Amino acid sequence: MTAPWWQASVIYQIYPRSFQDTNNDGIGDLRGIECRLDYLVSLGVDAIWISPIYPSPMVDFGYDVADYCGVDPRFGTLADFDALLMQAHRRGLKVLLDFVPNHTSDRHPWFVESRTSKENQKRNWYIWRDPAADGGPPNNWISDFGGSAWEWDKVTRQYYYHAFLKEQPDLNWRHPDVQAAMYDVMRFWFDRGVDGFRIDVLWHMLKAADFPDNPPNPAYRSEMGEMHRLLQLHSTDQPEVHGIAAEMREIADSYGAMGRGKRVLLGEIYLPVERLMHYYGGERPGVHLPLNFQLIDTQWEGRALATLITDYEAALPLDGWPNWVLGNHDRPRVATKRGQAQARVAAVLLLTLRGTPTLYYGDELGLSDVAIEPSQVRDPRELREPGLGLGRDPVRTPMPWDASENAGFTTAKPWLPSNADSLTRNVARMTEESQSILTLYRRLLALRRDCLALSIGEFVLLNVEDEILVYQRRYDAQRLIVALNLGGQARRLQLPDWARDSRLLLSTVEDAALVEGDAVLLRSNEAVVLEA
Ligand code: TEU
Ligand code: CA
Repeated sequence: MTAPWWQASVIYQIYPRSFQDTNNDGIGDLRGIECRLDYLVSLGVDAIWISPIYPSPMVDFGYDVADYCGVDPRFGTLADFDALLMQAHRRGLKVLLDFVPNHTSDRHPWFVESRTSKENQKRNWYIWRDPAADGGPPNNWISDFGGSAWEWDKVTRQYYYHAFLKEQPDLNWRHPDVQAAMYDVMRFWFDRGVDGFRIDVLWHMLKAADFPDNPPNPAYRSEMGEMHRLLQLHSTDQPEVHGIAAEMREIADSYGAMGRGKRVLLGEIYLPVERLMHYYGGERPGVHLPLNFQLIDTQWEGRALATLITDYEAALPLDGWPNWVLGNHDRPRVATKRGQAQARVAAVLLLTLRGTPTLYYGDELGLSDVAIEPSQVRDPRELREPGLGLGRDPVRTPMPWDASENAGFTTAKPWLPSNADSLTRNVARMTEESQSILTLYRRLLALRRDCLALSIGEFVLLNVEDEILVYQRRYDAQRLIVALNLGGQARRLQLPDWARDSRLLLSTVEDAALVEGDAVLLRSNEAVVLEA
């Protein structure tokens, strides 16, 4: 098998604040991740991606970085990180970090310097502009978290640009020194042995050089959040960004040759498929995996899913490897969006599509979003535009490990409340239950590990209806059939001739489907994997 490790891998996303607390401050930490590595091995994932662990004022919970080459004391120390990395590698797990190159914290020494004067040598490391003729902001750009994206600095009498919070000033990636400094950061962690990065908001990194106004979004409705009032035509997805992705790729690839195994880059990019594909690169390769978020927002319906899968597959560049995401720390959880029964079907879909899946911590337990009391809201996204349902606290609640106090996450007060059903929906309990969603995930991950058809095989669509999706995965002589019932009605499905009397490998329901000659009898909300 010649495929690089990350193609056949499943990547598990850990939100470190919420995974496991070991020093009883109510916040998860690196030692907590380390002591749960055996769980991740038993689950059957291949790699972990850890959301930011760097020193940070935590205004955006680590996506505001004050030092790219350190570890926030709340999470531990650099030595704790090295220990975690070593223990992960000993178990065959790869470790990816979250790289946040678009912006720093306003407390980063670079910005502290930059804002001292117009003449400071770090002034142009950030994006400073004079006011417009009327004294207002230089253009109409809106922060993704609402409000103007420009913040007035009364000391130096200029505005600085921030695509997110005012505490997250955007770096000026057109400046060669910024590029050099940030590429050094990548090398710092690669040299330590990290296996890759998830790159935060990659498509934001360059803005149109002359900063023209963004046009209005004709589809805007106020409940979408203010950022959607304008189309981010000039503030994101500029052609020059691909040069940066290519440089990052070159750095990552330069380590592949050094014997410690290839490194991988995942790019966070929220764009329509045809724009997304450019991030694989052209003449120069871009990131290995431009993240594909389409499953999160699609209509949960056979035809819609089939269209998005086939369009995505068709749009991939020749050697572009696909990837699939069902959830992350920014978006509603799959169990909340699709319900518990379909969350199991979604698990089968995620782990049987062609491409590298990312699995968000807790989704293997069917965790739901937790309604957060207004007084307990922590997420700046919610605090800035309350009540629209844009807040991300609900999907960042503590991982429930067992039925003890605070679900085994902490003995202190957790930084966010635990899920109300943690007494029963937890790792210890669900490990014992043969029909739990956790057991289903374990079986799916084991099956995927055993079958090249599932990890790297071809994808062929077989049958689509409103509530039905059937496809084939094949590699050499192995032919698997995946059939999903996306609805509550039992169905009899015709199998192709070559699939007569297929063998049932896995089902999402206890009372599993029967294969009768050339037909399979799917129960309601059942997904199956068959082998022809
Ligand atoms: O998210 C970028 C992004 O697109 C978000 O604006 C996303 O659309 C929003 O959170 C959905 O409500 C990345 C990180 O994943 C996010 O956690 C950070 O807050 C953001 O960048 C700034 O670094
Ligand atoms: Ca802690």
